[in-house]
Amino acid sequence: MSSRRRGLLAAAVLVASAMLPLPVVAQAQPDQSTASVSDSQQTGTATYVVRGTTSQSRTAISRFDVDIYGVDSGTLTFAATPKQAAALRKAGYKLEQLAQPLDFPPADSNYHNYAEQTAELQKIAADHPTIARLSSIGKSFQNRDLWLLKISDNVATDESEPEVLFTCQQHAREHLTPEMCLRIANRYTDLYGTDTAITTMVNTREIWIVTSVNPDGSEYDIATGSYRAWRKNRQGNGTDLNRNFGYNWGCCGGSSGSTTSETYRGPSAFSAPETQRVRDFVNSRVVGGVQQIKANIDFHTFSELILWPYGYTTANTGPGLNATEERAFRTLGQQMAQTNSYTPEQASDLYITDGTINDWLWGVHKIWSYTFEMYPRSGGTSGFYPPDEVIPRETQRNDSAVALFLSYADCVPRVIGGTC
Ligand code: NO5
Ligand code: CA
Ligand code: CA
Ligand code: CA
Ligand code: ZN
Repeated sequence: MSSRRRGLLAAAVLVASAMLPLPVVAQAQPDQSTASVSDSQQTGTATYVVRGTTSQSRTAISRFDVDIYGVDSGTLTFAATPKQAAALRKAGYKLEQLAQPLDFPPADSNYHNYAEQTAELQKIAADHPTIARLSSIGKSFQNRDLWLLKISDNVATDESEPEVLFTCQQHAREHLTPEMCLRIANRYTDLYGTDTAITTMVNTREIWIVTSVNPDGSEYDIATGSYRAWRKNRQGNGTDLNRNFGYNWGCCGGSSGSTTSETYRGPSAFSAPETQRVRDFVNSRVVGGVQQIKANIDFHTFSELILWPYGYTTANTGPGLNATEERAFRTLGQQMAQTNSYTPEQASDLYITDGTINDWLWGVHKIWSYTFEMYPRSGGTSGFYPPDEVIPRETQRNDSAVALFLSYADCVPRVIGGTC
């Protein structure tokens, strides 16, 4: 690496640590006073409060293994199964069940919570039965389905068409990203038969969409009625799912071994149920020795970036990533960035990461995998919480990039005149 590039990189890292979402963000303090919380039909849990708790009684309650949301002036809020609630009541605790649903604050009601995402996906599949089919890649740590929508002509048949995977919301607080996945799902179904480009893509690709890889974390983030800036999943102190994938896992100082860190990589690669489900689904798409999924976009917020592998090294190339492949990644990344005015760069130009989905999908499966960091360009914690009014503009902003990406998904090297 030239010293000039080194200097630029150092500058980029400084800027990144000054403005980037990630580890610099202090976790917002939950505020239970206005809690409007509820039943999660999906998990069979309900939300309860116990008033007048002390640290001693909270410890005792937590030993029932309930999911604690927070405490405010002695009032403890938590989710419990009917069995746990019965046991707690038997032990003498006065549980009050909260009636209102877990949800975004009213001003942000256009964001889809988990139940609303589920309903929207079910509606899309019901309205377009010949081109859209809803299934699940399995359950989250807290037993929520990780929904998988397939969009293609003859959707019930596994045809010999290039497969493309869109993943959203690995990080809980990045609520704009499920909206992006839902927009893709809606456009590629509603406009089928009227928009020529969309019709062609649906006819010649098999599109897979996972709207939320981290539903437990995202529900937790909104559970109290005020945002907690939660990033990780809900296993123990939380694992950063995008540090838990098994390619050079934990190799390079791009994640943390400390359970309380925002970038905790977990005790081992694929220790999180959610990354296991993604891994098993992707592995299941190896048919006759050939990986069917050719390309992926993993949506995040924020910073308005398009990133490509590797994240674990500052070198442009590495094992399994040669100069020609790097040029194809870069060229398509730059072309997509021209459509949305994001900044295209190698992932490690931002900061070193290890155990990411991009590195695993490329390093193990040779899937052309990008990260999109959506709106806004910069900011503090509030960058994760743009008002719901921006959803149409900031998801529409990626329509052309997604269309371009899908058009090259059969053979990304075509973008530099290569073949597959
Ligand atoms: C991502 C990307 C660098 C992949 C990450 O701020 S984010 O957490 N969305 N950035 O660190 O995993
Ligand atoms: Ca609003
Ligand atoms: Ca098809
Ligand atoms: Ca297929
Ligand atoms: Zn993220």
